[in-house]
Amino acid sequence: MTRHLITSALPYINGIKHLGNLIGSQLPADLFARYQRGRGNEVLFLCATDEHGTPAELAAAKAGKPVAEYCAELHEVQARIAEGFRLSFDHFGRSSSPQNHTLTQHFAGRLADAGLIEEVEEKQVYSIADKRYLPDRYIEGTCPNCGYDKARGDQCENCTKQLDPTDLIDPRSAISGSTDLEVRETKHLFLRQSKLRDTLDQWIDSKTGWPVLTTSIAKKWLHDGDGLQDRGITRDLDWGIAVKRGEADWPGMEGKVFYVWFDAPIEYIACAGEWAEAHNTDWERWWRTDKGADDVTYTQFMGKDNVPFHTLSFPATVLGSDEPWKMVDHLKSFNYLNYDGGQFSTSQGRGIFMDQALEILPADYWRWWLLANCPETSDSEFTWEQFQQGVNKDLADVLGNFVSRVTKFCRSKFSEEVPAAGSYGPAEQALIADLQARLKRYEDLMDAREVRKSAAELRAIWVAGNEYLQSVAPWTVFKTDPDAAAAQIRLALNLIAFYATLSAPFIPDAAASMRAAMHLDGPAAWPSDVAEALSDLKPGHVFSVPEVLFAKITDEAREGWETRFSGGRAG
Ligand code: B3M
Ligand code: ZN
Repeated sequence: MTRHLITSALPYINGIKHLGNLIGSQLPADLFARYQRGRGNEVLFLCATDEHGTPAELAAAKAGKPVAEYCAELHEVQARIAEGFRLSFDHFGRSSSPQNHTLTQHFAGRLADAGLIEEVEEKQVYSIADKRYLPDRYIEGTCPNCGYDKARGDQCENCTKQLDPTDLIDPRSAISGSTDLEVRETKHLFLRQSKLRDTLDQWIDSKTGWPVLTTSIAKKWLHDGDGLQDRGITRDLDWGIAVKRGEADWPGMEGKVFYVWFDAPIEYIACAGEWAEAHNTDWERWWRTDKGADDVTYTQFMGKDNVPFHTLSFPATVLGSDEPWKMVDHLKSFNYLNYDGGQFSTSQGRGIFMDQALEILPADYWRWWLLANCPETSDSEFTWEQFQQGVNKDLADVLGNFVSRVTKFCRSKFSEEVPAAGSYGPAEQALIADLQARLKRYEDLMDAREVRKSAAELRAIWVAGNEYLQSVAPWTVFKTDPDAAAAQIRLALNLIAFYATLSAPFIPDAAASMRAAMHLDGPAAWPSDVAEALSDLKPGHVFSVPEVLFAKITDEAREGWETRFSGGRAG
């Protein structure tokens, strides 16, 4: 038995995520967690809401609520939706937890002790009307380069020139529009990441199995970007983790908080502490290599935009602490899922949001299509037509139809019990041999975290059963040799149980319905010998014909959704 620590990038708190966010981290992480549990391995699967920073404060202000209350509410909303998608977190925590406060302050103290923190006097734009310092991207003005009048303080999106807020002509607050701005001196802590460049370089080089997408981004920032510049890790905000040096106050840093990207990844660790407290158990055996975590395999899942923070900044924090923390072993990153020719966008309400998706169709439909088409080696695209086709073909025609045909045929010609007569012949042996090879391939792909290829192999495993049924044609054989038909149907009924186990990581609800129809309770045992697995349901074992597993998406429904989602999200 192996032990798998699995984390998904932490969804930011300021609203409900869209399907592009879901497939970029939480859903593939869940697939891997369910698969490892299915194999009988020990899993700790963690996720949390990422709750600090200016966007949270602004979202709360817009909602007219105190920020703590807003975050608590949105955390609950996200937790319920995650359940709706059957995301099987062992704990869904909060980066605002007491555990994360303590741990973040602890790391800052360790980094300071190691000489890796510098105090820097900075000039920052303060908005008198908003009563706050403005992060660069919350300052707008006219671009000195191209004259675009909505350039942001960090970059002009029209001509892409990188800017400093002080470059802007007629700067104003993007929050209130106020031009009553002044430049103030303020002191901040910088993490001296540049001192850790060689350490990080060696660490990344030691990771041979990472996807190219991950290492190329990491190396780019390490060598030719300015990614490894020392980085400000504090902010002048109210909401966040107070700047302390361990448990001690930090003179000169009163009223400041840590930068959200400093504390958010630390929540991966703190979240285990929240989980352990809730379950009265030990978390250090998952996170401290001096306390048993050296045999843990740790996999992180995230979108590509989060890779620099996870390959450079967070490892700099952890390595800089010089404590025996478990480091990530596999960093699985994803490209973007686009929506109908453009990008999913939270700010523009473009695309399909997780709550809306669940209003339309059960989770499995989305899980299957998103995973089977995930943006793994390049960006991929959601279109309603392809979604309809994928669901109708794979889920309804191939898998759903198999289950319904087999169970109904058996009920009408034999009974709602696994028939006893006949025995497996050459056609069955051939199928078993084929499935044995496919099972191995499926496992290898799942172990390698190859999401699309795993989905393709699973689909091929479903297809193999359909083709078998089509070629032996028990409905014809039954007329002349009912015993032979009985053996064929016995195999097919066993296939339903086999499919349920293999498919559960992708489509857990349908898998549960299939097992329920086969009157199987308790956790499924992962098959190893296919011949054995396909003789598991013995003659006389009772089953029921299940409800339709997957309803086809009609053209009418598809067109309706296409129209409904074309205009962006209201409100
Ligand atoms: N919250 C994802 C984002 O909002 C960010 C991930 C944090 S992982 C520690 O882009
Ligand atoms: Zn410009």
